Amino acid sequence: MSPAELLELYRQMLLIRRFEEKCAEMYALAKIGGFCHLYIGEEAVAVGAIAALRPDDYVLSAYRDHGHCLAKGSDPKRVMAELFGKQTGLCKGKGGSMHLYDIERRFMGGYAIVGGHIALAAGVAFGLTYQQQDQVVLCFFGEGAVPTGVFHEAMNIAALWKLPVLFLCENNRYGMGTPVERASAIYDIAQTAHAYNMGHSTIDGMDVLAVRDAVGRIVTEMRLTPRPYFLEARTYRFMGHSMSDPAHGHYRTKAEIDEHKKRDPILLFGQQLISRGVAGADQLKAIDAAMQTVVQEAVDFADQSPPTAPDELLTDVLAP
Ligand SMILES: Cc1ncc(C[n+]2csc(CCOP(=O)(O)OP(=O)(O)O)c2C)c(N)n1
Repeated sequence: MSPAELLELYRQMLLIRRFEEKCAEMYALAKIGGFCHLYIGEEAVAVGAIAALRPDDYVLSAYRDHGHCLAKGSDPKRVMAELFGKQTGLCKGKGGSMHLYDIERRFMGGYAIVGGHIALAAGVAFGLTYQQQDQVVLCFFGEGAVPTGVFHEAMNIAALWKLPVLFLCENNRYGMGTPVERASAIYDIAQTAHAYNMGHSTIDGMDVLAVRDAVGRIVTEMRLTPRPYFLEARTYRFMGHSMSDPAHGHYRTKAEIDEHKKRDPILLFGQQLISRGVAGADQLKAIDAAMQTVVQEAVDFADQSPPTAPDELLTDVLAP
C-alpha cells in the first residue's frame, strides 16, 4: 500500500473513534435518543475490511453500525443527523442509530435483530448471482449471532448455492454481558464453517492491515470463483454494550479492559506508521485535529437541521 493509502486507513479509524466519542457526549445531552451501541475499540475491522472492497460491493451490519456506515463512505453529517432524528439524516431521521442505511454507498443497513440480517446478506448475494454481477457482499455480525438458527440457515444456503458473501464475525468476546464461553459450544468460532464445507480463518481484528490483507485475498478469490467464506476477527469493545450500560458491569473487570486497551487498534497502527517512516507524530496529530473538526461540523449540521416532520411518519414505510 502507498503511504497515502495507509494514512487513509488511519484517518478513517480516527474519524470513527472521534465520531463515536461525540455520540456518547450527544447521548448524555439527550440529543441522541433510543438505543445507541458504540464501536470504539473495533474500528480496525470495519476499516480494514471495507478498504479491501470496491465501492460497488455491498455491506450489511447489525446495530453497532456507525463505523461500518462511515467506512463505506457515508457523509458524517448525514449520519449524525440520522442519530439526532433530523430530516437531513440518511433515513430522514426515521431509522436512528441501529438502522442506518445508505443505498448510494451500497450500505444495506443497520439491523437490530441479532442474526436476522445474515439471511438478508445471503439474499443480496443471491440477487447478484441471479443477475450475473461480480460484486460481493460483506456481512458483519457479532459472535452472539452465531448460535442463532438464522445464521446456520444462511450459512447452509450460501454454501449450497455458492453465493459471493463474506461472513465476517466480529468476535469481541461478549454478547451483552455474556462471555462467548457461556453462549457457544465452541470457542474457536471459525470452526463453525466446517459444518458447511466453507473456507474459514481467524485473524487479529485489532490489526487493520491484517484485516485488509485477509479480506483482500478472500474477496479477490470470491470474484473469480463465487462461494462464501467465514472470517472471524478477534476484537474487543472498550465501551459498555450500549449507551445505557456501564463499561464493565459484573461480567468483566476494569483491569481486563485496560489490558485490551494496550492493543488499541488506532494506537497500534499509529506506532506502525511512525516506525515504518510513513508519518511523523505531528502528522498523525494533524489528522486527529482534522477529524475532530469533521465531527464538530457533523454535530453543527445535525443541530441546525429541522426535525423530521410528523407527516413523514407514514412515507417510505412498507406495510404488508
Ligand atoms: C433475536 C434477538 N435476540 C436478542 C436480542 C437482544 N440482544 C441485543 S444485542 C445482543 C448481544 C449480541 O451480541 P453480539 O452478536 O456478539 O454483538 P455485539 O453486541 O458484541 O457487537 C442481544 C442478545 C436481539 N436484539 N435480537
